[in-house]
Amino acid sequence: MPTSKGAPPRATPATVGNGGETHQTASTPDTRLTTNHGVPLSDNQNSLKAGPRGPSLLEDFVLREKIQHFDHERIPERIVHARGSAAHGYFELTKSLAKYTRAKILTEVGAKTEVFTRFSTVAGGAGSVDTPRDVRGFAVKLYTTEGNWDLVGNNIPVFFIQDAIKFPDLIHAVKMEADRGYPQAASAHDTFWDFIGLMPESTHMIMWAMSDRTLPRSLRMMEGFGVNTFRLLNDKDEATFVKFHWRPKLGAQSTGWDEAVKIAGADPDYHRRDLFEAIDTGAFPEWEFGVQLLSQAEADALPFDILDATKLIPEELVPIQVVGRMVLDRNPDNFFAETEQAAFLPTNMPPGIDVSEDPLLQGRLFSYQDTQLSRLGTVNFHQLPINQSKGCPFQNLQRDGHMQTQVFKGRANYEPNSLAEAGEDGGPREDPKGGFRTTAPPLEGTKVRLRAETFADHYSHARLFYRSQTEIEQAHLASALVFELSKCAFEHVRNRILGNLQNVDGDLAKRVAAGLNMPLPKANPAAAPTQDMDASPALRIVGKYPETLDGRAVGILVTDGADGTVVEALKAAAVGAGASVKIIAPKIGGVTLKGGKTLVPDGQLAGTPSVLFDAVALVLSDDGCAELLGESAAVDFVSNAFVHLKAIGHTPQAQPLLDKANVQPDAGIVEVSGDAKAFLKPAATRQWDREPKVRMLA
Ligand code: HDE
Repeated sequence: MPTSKGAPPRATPATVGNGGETHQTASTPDTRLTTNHGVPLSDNQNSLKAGPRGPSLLEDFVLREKIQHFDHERIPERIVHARGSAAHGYFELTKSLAKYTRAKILTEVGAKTEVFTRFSTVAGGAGSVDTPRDVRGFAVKLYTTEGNWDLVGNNIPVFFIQDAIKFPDLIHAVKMEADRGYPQAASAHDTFWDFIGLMPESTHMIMWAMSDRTLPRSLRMMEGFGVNTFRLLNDKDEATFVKFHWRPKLGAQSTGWDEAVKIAGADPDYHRRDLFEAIDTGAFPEWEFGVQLLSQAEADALPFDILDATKLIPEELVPIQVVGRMVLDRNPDNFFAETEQAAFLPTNMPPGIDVSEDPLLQGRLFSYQDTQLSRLGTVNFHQLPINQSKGCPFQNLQRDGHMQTQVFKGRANYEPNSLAEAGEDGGPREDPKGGFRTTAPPLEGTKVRLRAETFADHYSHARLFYRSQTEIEQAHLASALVFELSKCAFEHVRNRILGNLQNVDGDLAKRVAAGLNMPLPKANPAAAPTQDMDASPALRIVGKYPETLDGRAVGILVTDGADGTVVEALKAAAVGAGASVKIIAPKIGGVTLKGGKTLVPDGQLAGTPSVLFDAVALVLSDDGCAELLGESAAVDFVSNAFVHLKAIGHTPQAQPLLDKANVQPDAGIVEVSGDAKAFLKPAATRQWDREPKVRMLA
């Protein structure tokens, strides 16, 4: 020990630890670091040791507190929907539903209600990527003046299973396999398809899951659905069935499969970043809020059961009435405190909204409250700021429990009580008129473990979905089935799926069998005959989303010697049309434009591939282009943009690079040096006509 005799030399804060250069000290008492219990710290660089080179001392409560808190920073991730991103915003009612409900949030036109909305993938862990083929969660917490309303939905209007008792099996089958711990966030594996083949009720959802709906381009470009059927209840306690819808202003849009795979590598946080940046730059995403309303008689007249969550109600049969809008305009301040600790509960409903007997929903009414106990660790999770009912105070006689943050006053922790008669506070009371009341539908029957006969038709809606798609979307769906089943090693499982597909549509089954190079089996027995329903064009994406640059991303690749006026003109035109623009260059330090000006890019070529953009432009010089011919990242930039059906604007100097990337001229390949605006039309959509030339689809 260097200081074995006498007291060790006392180091002053300016000389200790990290060399002093980065040692920052508080200038006022307000900015002092403290322990969790408020004791000011003198040194956050060094633990307490027996001499400068000696062992650390148990006495060091500063070190112990800091390390112990760190050791416990993580909480269990959500068992499903673990990976998510969220934002704050508001809901505004534009049309009253007073005839159907007494819920103030649906009757007070113009009133703005704070919301917190979390989007998520389902299967992957919290650290998985943003763009697997997966259903997306769409959970909205509305802080209404009559308590929180959590509309916990998905971006697909139906679900895999009809009864909550199958949920653990479904999730076990889709998540990583039990022995090997993979694949992460992917349905393309044996156990998932084994389960699906044996659960024909999942076939309709499989049509959606294999469509481009599970490859959203952006969280801002997803539709949202309440999925389960709910009820609205008016002043007279008359009930109306309701389905809830969110429709994005930017339209539902998707990436392609190859693109999604490449995005996963280029930017695993693609959706999270996109949402954060859009809100950060004031491009607030917006959704219309709509309802489908139907009476008991109208529900009874439908050829399917509205309590079955594997069925949807086509808009063409029951139109969606738009009654409100949601705008997300504020990013969370702290991901953990808000996004991670948010607890959504389908049981959170204000008076005037109620559940239906949908057996999937009934199970959810238990599950969400229950799961918060293991995730957030206490029955008091409703006291966390993000979960508090901000629109109105909560008050009841629940008391104590882990992490109780309230200091209740008085003696009334039971009810009824007559403390008020003695001049004391008797506490809150029930409100028979304004409080939550349950619908009183007539019920019948004996206790049974049975599936209703009306749930037996497993294929008509799958057929409806498939036949309602455009040819492009049908080809994508068939190709996705071929891809996923090709990752399933069990021939008997692939065969069973083909037999189920035969019930959906003979042509689809044939295409998938051909894609697998397998003989087409006979249709599997079906529990009920498959009906032909009228096609529902509303179920498409292609041809439905608005062709606009609004909300889209444009990447402009530049080299030394490029013409700065072309870059400026392109940027101005694209930004003017609502796009966000990023400049990409071979080196992050910048390029020297023609005329000598330096342009500093937003991204470096190898780290900013074209998959991150909806359309790209190449503003190159002759020399710059010649150099890029030897750079595979540049060739990939262009060839990927081409095969991902994107518009490519270019200066004439970029032609050799276009040739090397095998780009064939079409309406999406435009020369922009004289007319930047020529780029805007093709950049506002995908070049669907190009697809058959670049991809063999099933
Ligand atoms: Fe969920 N679901 N779920 N789910 N779900 C959860 O709750 C569950 C279902 C949905 O951003 C869990 O707090 C059961 C349908 C979303 O925090 C858990 C069943 C729909 C989210 C749970 C379903 C959803 C969840 C996990 C079948 C669309 C994320 C963590 C009966 C309407 C919410 C948590 C967020 C999360 C259970 C089926 C949507 C375990 C038992 C159908 C968007 O409670």
